Amino acid sequence: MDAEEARLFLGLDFSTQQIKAVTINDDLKIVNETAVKFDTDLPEYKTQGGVHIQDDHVTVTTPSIMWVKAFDILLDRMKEDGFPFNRLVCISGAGQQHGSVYWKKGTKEVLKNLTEKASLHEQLQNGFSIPDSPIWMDASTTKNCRELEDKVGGPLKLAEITGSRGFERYTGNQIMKISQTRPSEYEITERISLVSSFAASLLIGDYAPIDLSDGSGMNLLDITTKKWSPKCLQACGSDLSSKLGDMVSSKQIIGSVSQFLIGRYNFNPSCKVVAFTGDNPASLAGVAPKLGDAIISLGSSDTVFSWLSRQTAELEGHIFVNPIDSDTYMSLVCFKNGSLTRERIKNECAEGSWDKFSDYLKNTPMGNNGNIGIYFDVMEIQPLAQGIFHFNKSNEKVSSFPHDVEVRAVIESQMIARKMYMEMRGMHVGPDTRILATGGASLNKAILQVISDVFGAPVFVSDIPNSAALGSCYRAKHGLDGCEFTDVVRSHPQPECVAVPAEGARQIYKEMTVRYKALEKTLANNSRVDSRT
Ligand code: XUL
Repeated sequence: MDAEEARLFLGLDFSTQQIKAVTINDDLKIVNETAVKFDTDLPEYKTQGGVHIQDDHVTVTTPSIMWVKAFDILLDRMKEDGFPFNRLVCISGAGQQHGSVYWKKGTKEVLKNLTEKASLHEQLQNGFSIPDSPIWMDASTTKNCRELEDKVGGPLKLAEITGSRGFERYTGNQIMKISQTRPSEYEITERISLVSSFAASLLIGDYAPIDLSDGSGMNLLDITTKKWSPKCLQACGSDLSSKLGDMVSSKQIIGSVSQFLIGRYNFNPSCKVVAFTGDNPASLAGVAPKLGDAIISLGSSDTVFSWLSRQTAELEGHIFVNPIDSDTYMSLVCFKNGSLTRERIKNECAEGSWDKFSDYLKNTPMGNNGNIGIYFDVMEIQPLAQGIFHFNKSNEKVSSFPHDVEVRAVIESQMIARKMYMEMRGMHVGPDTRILATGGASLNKAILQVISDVFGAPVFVSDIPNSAALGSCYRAKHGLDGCEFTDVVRSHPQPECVAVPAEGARQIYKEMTVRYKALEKTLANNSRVDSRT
């Protein structure tokens, strides 16, 4: 087949701050990358970091229609660049996890009858019963979490059924809040999608099913039977099973591209769509992991995850059905204060320069002379606590640190927390564990060195920071070709080892972790997480 005809696979990532599109060919070579950034490309929605934080500081939403308009812009941009839509044979995608989209009664018909003469956002303008989608940063549903846990027999029981105790951002709790506080809008809701299945709906011109892996982030799916849990559904809203629709395995082909895409952008009528999933499950596919690898994804949120052969119920962290093989699982712990916090410290302490930030990291000692900082700019997930705290080597609170100490403190404390909670979730890190780093900050060698020192293990990166979009390309190929995933990723670039632990690191961070854990506990004193431990 000559290059003009070769098959192409598209992977989309509807993340918090942007939509990213990556296209690969059969050799897994990236042939196109296009992005639309919400804050700058759609300033009319006045989002910051892609979101609106409401006055109560815990309610966080994004206008659903903004995502639709961003998708219009993305496709228009690719068309203007002469992108060969007709060579795409399969598409899959990812969405920020847990966020929910509420389609108004009658919108299914609108989706099925889209006209190529108008844009998607013009036609879907009135398509949402709740115009602002609650997203993963939302922490306003503590009361709903407790109610759900109580109704199913306690937090551990909920974790046993759904893979997680009640978490504020989890979709079931968000749905319960809406069904209780906005009953008339809930009533006129025809379908509730996750961000991932909402995005897939725009491609197939119909409501797309939720996949098992992203569906595991809702506190609604029984991850053992792989069916909605009747008890959880009942607790969260009336008639919920029909509003959610059926679920599918993450590698299932859910349809072909819509007539709208064929007519307006010249997509190939035989181009298939594989179920979209969450950004973290898609990233798992994008790093082409081996069993036992620990993956650390450094983005708007930081997440640590790994591929598990079986599940266990814990109060910290989460278990999802594995997006590559739905007979296995993936574990994950998510931290809300990730790159935005690192960026704030870079701006305040390193004159806005990553080079200067890196120099500070290189020129300060491991262990930071005993200084520990804790940086929860927004309400953290574990512990449920907020604020900025500085402690000297005697564990006394101090008001601030010199700039270079502050830079090291933010990276050290973030990475100590990542490792500590990863171990609490049952993920093992030994000196031979491969730590695969991905996401924006994985480009910074000085940060990677701290990760290696804190984890006491070698850190690897491949030069692809968009693992969720790339993983979606791999998942598209996997779903279409029906082969083993290991065959799909055979020519995935081998990750390069970029950092190994420095001598003495293990002991320094072992001691520092004990102190960090005790200090963190004092902050969370009034939170329920702490009261249980
Ligand atoms: C994972 C989580 C975040 C979002 C970010 O549980 O809440 O990582 O998926 O997009």
